[in-house]
Formats: sequence, C-alpha cells, structure tokens
Amino acid sequence: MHNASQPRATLRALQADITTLPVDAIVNAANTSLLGGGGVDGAIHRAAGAELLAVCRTLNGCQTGDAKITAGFRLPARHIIHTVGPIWRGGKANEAALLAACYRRSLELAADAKAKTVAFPCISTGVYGYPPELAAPLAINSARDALKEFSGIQEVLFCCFSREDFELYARLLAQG
Ligand code: AR6
Repeated sequence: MHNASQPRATLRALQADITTLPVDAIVNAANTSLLGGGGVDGAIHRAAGAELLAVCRTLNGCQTGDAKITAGFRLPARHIIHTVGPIWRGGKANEAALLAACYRRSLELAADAKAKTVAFPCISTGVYGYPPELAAPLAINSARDALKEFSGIQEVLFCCFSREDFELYARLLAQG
C-alpha cells in the first residue's frame, strides 16, 4: 500500500567508476549478445572477472529494452543487471520508449532481487550515440515512474563518468 508517510526512494547523481560501487545492484549498458564490449560493459567484465562471461554465455543474449541479471562476482556490487539500450538513429526509431524500458525493466529485476540500492550508468549515451541532454531527463522520469511500482528500492544512483554528465543530472535532480 502506498501512503504519504511511506519513505520515498532517493535519486542521486554521482561521478564515479560504477565498478567500484558497493551497492546491491549495478546496471550494465550491454549489447544484445551480452558477451561484453567496450565502455562501461568492458570495464564491468574486466572488474567482475571471467566467471561473468561464462554465465553470460548461458543467457541467450538480450533484446533492446530488456534486461537480465547475474551475480556481481568480483565486484563489490552483489548483482549486475545487464540491459541493452537503443542505438541512436535520429530519434524516430522508438529510441525513447526503448531507453525508458531499460530503466523500468532494470528496476523490476532489481526489486525481484530485493535490491535496495541500484546504480545506473548513462545508458546508450556513449558508443550508442544517444544525446545525453535527451537521455538524462528520460532516465530520471522513467526511474521515478518505476519506483512507484517497485517500492522496496530505496536509492537510485545515476553514476556519471564525466563531469558534464554529473552536472547535467545534478541540475535536473535539483529541479525536482
Ligand atoms: N563507470 C561508469 N560509467 C562509465 C564507465 C564506468 N567505468 N565507463 C564508461 N562509462 P557506453 P552505450 C560511461 O559506450 O552507449 C559497449 O561496447 C560512458 O562515459 O559504455 O550504451 C557495449 O557492449 C557513457 O556515459 O554504452 C555496447 O556494444 C556511458 O557509460 C555499447 O558499448 C555509456 O557508454 C553500448 O553503448
């Protein structure tokens, strides 16, 4: 049941390497193969160790907008939620709905795993070319919407790698 006295989840921006965060779950910006790649995906696979790739091989990939969960292996995070963001194609190829689905589905899996703290990277805004200034408000709004449904999650961290992304998220979150 939801009521006004219930504590609401906190959304926070930070600038960090997501592989260092001792949270219940970190989200990986993966590709449909789930077999690793560059960017944050490469960093997560390197830090988690070879066991992660061995488990990912058994998952049969993942569709864009969907997510799959594994253990964190050598990471300080307990779980890794692998989601696949859309490749930016100009904005008319359903990119916004697919990116929103990544956040919602990741939080659904986090809630199923009883995670209380979840950290996201800036999905799709690296190699996949999604403009950060469009992705950030969508990420925040999608997370806020999903948190109404998944009330066990207490904190969502937007883990930015660059100073620019951090400032963008901090400004948007301060606007409420
Ligand atoms: N911690 C936090 N954020 C990071 C880290 C890190 N260690 N490293 C990079 N970022 P990208 P995408 C940021 O390209 O656009 C991979 O090859 C980065 O600065 O990692 O969703 C996959 O296998 C950017 O803000 O992911 C896919 O093929 C954000 O993470 C493809 O890239 C996302 O950039 C996915 O592309």
